[in-house]
Amino acid sequence: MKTLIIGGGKTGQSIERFLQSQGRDYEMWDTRDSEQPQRAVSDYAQIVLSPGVSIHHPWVEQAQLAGVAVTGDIQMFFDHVQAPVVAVTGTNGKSTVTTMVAHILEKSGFNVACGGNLGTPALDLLDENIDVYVVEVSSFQLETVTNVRPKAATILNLTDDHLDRHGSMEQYLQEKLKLVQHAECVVLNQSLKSQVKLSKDVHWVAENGSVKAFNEAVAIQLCVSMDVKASECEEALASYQGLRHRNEVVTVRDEITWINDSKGTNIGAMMAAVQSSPSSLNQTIVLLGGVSKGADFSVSATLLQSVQEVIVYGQDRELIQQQLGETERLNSVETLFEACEQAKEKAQFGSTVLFSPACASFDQFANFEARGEAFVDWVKTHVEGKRQ
Ligand code: UMA
Repeated sequence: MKTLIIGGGKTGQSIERFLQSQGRDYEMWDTRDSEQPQRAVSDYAQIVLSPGVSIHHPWVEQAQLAGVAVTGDIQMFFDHVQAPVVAVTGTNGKSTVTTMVAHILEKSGFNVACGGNLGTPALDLLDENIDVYVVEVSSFQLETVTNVRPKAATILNLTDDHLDRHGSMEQYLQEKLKLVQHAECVVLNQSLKSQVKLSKDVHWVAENGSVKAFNEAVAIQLCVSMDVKASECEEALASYQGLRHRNEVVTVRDEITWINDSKGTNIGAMMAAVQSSPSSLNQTIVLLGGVSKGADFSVSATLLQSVQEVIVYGQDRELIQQQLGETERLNSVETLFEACEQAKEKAQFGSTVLFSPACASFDQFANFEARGEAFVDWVKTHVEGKRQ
């Protein structure tokens, strides 16, 4: 019997390559591109979902009722992986901690493969020469996970995101917990202590200082589980280069700092970026907007009332504005570029212009990278004057 892959994007194609390598018979169905399969659901041996496809898709629910196994690339990856896996999930900081861990382990002499939600799909990482895998795992990917056993795993934090997909914070947490339940070493944010009850030892890490210090502490704990000394981890972190589109300083001109945090796609990420602004809050101008994914911005209203200016743009700008409450400091424009122009007018000596959208990008851009590049290009042209 055939396997049906649903979704023909990056993950779907990696599943296809994997099934081909195993000599397995499959079909691929992109629900947005083609008609539904001619066969009855019960004619398939297994359905493999891409992360963008919800487990509550009517066709998938029908398959489950018919007793057809439903899985995803992360479960398949864990079913076939031969070396230890360090796995990272959470609402924010996943990519940073994943790449920090990979960097430390590489510096310690391991042959490391790093990917997952971060970029290279997990199944494409499989290689018999790898000593350790470091994977970022999203809550979408966890929906189809049933039993995974990482060597070490973390949930970095949990704030409002993707609730349009998961329905409630409780369900969102349940998805995330699947990653740590059977991990040999579990590292969790201390703020989750009241919500998470696990019948095993947990390394609780408190988030007292900067986000960077917290991320480093978690990365070190995860690497210690791979028998790397904490002192060696600290040494390796000294040469860790941050990620693109994540609190990336684009330029400092006339004492005004322009920061690209396009990877900040939810409110928690934006609030963390605002709190780490190099300027005081009343000299920080925040640009945000796009597709708000059902999030409630009122949780950030108090913080945003203390900044110099908030400029909201994009599809959900009116909704966001309502949730933040009307204030003089809140402006609304249609596009990111208009927001940049306003920020340039309002910025003064010592200001920081922080682009941390707290939203998905697809109303105006293909993805967060394209959105970040557009911001960087605008700053290079209109602030640095390099491309005029
Ligand atoms: N599709 C359907 N039916 C649907 C939805 C989508 O057929 O109901 C099709 C689309 O037409 C498209 C394909 O599925 O052809 C896209 O698949 P996908 O949305 O699962 O995305 P991939 O290209 O496979 O990329 C996924 C992750 N995307 C999502 O989870 C939405 C990428 O994370 C990840 O890098 C990649 O796998 C490799 O592992 C991106 C992301 O935004 C960066 N992740 C979210 C986040 O970080 O917040 C979870």
